Amino acid sequence: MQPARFVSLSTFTELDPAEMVGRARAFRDELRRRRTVRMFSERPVARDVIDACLEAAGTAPSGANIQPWRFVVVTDPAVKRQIRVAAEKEEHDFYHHRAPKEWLEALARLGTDEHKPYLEVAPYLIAIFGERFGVAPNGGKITHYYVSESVGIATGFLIAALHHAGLVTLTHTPSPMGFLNDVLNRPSSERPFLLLVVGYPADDAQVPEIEKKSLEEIVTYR
Ligand code: IYR
Repeated sequence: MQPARFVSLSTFTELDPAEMVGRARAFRDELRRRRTVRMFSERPVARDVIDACLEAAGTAPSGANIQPWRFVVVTDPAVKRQIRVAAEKEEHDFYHHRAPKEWLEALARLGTDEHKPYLEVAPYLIAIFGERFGVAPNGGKITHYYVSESVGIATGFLIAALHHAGLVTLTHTPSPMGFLNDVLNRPSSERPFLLLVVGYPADDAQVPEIEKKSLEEIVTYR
């Protein structure tokens, strides 16, 4: 067992209260500008931007600091095509056979369907996997804690970082996602979490007219 070692918290910066509220509101306003986009441009994006956003995602807290995430960045058109074909097959089944009526009703306002052209158009697909367990050098399993919570938080950081960098994203959840292990050659210890589509919006991109809940609807103080 490794003993705990500590260093002083040198990265914390205290702000005065007025600056604090200003920054909190400015950050909120920036996140309010984020929209999930389904109409992408083919315009390329520098890999340095993507790398810095992935490093931002990698700062997320995780159970026992295990950092049980793996980001597979896809740019190869042939691989994107394979992903599109497999995702559209699952989604066709979902929209036409598997989805319960209420689910389809909830999705109707978003205008989604089984066609996923953006999986080939956007410059980057980032497949996010959670490492269900680790593998020790001797082949033994290492237990991982709170994998989906940790990967969910890292994904949130990533979406915020990409938005902050001036890009748009789509959190795509093809269901089931097991084909991502096959196409991307990932071991069965890794479970696909979601597929993030990343790039510039198409020039004429449109988004559904939807609203976020108010503070009163999402918060209870007591
Ligand atoms: N996985 C399907 C359906 C879908 C589900 C949710 I929850 C959405 O917010 C949007 C779509 C798809 O990606 O089309």
